[in-house]
Amino acid sequence: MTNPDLILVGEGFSPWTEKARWALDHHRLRYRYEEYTPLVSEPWLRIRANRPSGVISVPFLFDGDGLALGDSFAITREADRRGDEPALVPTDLLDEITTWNERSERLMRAGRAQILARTEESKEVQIESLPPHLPRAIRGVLAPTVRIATAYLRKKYAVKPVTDEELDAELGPIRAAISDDPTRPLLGRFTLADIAIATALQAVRPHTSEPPGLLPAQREAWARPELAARWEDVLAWRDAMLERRSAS
Ligand SMILES: N[C@@H](CCC(=O)N[C@@H](CS)C(=O)NCC(=O)O)C(=O)O
Repeated sequence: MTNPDLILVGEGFSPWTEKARWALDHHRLRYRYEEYTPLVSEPWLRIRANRPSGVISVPFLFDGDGLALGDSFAITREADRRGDEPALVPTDLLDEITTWNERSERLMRAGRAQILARTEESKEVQIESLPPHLPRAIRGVLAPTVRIATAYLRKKYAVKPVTDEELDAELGPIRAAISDDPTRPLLGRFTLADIAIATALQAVRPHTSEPPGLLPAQREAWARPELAARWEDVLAWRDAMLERRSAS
């Protein structure tokens, strides 16, 4: 059953948001998407989620009936409950999917460390981080304020830099899982493991067009060209997963 009252709040550049969108799209659930701006959007999110204190992050899924889920794994399980397509977290694969999801979290967190550092260095990325409905000239003037948000996010997520070599260790198991067939789902059938890893590979090199909310300077800021050169087969697998997504 589709529910037109579903609302997904997220960040267009974020792999966590992309993961939740993919899960909802897999089950062909209808939802309205709302863009979130760190700090600025937080008070309204807290009111809607009835979470006055504690850490709160996006993606967040709401329905008109009191459902408020603030985690991409939980959103996927809700999509499984509401949708009719094959489950993304089948119970027989729960442990394996959890392990792949944890690996995807480490990759995404490495990406966050890099994008925060690059945002602090680049005025163009700062401009892209501001709400797009503001005129570009205004965003240019406001660009330095983005550092308030990056400092806040650094503290909130205890961000620390991750080296290419540390990421090599995360990428090896992906190569091992797909080696004999570059279009093979990681666990033999398509699950959240594939969605989580395919979206997290944005931290190695973003796909040319996904996620659509990732703007040009941000796209460049995520990329790690030297690392990517060592993992072209893994990135080709990611591209095949995304093609499968757009074809379905
Ligand atoms: N475990 C969460 C993590 C989500 C997460 O880290 N979200 C970050 C990146 S999109 C966020 O909300 N950043 C903005 C903020 O904290 O204000 C999930 O899987 O949904």
